[in-house]
Amino acid sequence: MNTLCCSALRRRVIIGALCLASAFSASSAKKPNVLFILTDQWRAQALGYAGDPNVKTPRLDKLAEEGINFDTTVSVCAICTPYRAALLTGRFPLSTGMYANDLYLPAEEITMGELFKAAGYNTAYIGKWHLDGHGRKSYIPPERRQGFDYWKVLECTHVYKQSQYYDNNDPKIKMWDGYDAYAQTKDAQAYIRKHATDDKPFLFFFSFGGPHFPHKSAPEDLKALYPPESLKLRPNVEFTEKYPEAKVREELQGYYGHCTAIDKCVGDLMDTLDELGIADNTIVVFTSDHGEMMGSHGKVPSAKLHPYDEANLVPFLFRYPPLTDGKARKIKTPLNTPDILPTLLALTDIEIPDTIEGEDLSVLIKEPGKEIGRAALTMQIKPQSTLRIPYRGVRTARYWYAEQADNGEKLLFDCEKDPYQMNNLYGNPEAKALQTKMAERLKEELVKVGDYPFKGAGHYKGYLDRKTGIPKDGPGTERKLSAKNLEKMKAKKNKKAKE
Ligand SMILES: [Ca+2]
Repeated sequence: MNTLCCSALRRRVIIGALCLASAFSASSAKKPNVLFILTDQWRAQALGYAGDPNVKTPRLDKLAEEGINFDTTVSVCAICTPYRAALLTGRFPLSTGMYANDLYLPAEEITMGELFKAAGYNTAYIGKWHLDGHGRKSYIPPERRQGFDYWKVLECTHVYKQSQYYDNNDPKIKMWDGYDAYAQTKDAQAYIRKHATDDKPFLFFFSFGGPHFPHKSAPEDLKALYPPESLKLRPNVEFTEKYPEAKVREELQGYYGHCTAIDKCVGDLMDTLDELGIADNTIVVFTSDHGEMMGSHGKVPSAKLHPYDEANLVPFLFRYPPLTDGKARKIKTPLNTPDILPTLLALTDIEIPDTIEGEDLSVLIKEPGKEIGRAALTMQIKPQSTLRIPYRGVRTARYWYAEQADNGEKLLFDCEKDPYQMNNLYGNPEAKALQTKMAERLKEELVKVGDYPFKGAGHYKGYLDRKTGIPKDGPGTERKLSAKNLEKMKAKKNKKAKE
């Protein structure tokens, strides 16, 4: 039996066993619904409740007032596909092999949708997927949907008006009417209304495309709320020739416009839960896959992939009235991407499979005032461009320590005293003990995931395609890893061989 066969069989046995366990434990009480709201590129700092002086996010501020704000939530790898794979599997990017964009998440991975479905949930997914690796506009058949049944999805687009999607099992591409977040919200509301009284609870995964660039495509009425010249920039913003001040301000205006649009959508969804009387039995999560540099440290608006909080810290709000009691609570303990799934499984009384590498942190939610002195590991393994430097880093509630590959540069920040990370303490004799301690913590976390000593981007040139098993070569091949492009590459090679 080959490895693939073995793992497919193992996966079936595990999901079957979990399904059986859930069936036995199914009591008369309905499990809570889960509304998981994921945004794209919404940095933790850009929210009213987080102290942003410009942005208007009244509904998210209300959500923060009524629930838990995980104040130090880290993106395990600040780029779409690796983050999304880690979120859905509870595993680190090098364990799944999902460390660059546009890769295929193998069917044998055990994922959020499958686990909730096996535990008796209705499952639904709307919006951006970015885990299929078969081309950004390809139809994704049911066997590649990782357990999500209701499905209105496009792999990836950065068009937000009249954007395209596939409607369940119809292979003909459709178009959302108008600004897609608004149309998707109406669709989500209709689904929730339809399934609110089902015997089964629902897991509804809402994956917004914004506030990811292009920023100028935000709704005009919302952009008008943010006159560029009135915006207060972060003190660590540095202008460049390509992005002078006026350009950064214009990008920020659009970014905030998208943020306020999504804030409105979240408000509409919350109103629907209230209107149906299911808000008390619904876990609501609001988060993002990664942040946005927006000119901080001289990195262009649209950049992530850099070793700073603007790229790596994301919002994470949690509301579930039986546990959150309608009172605002802030948790400083770092929450990492692979921790999210096991934490949700624990809160919904679903068995956590041993494939999961993240930690169940539900105790932080259940016990007000509890904190754990842990460190969250974050990484860039093979960044999209050679202009970006691979790194590994650990974020604690107070400090950020990162080691970059290839250039050997190290960063150490006291984020409490230096929230804009402008004073690198690395090499400072007064910070020597802290430096040693943080380097040790990074090593510990890397050893745990089998990534010590970590390698530079060059090591990952000969990446093995998880779907075809065909190794490829050459730098910067991330976008060529999808099956469709691989076929094109092979056809080109064959043609050349014949000539
Ligand atoms: Ca993204």
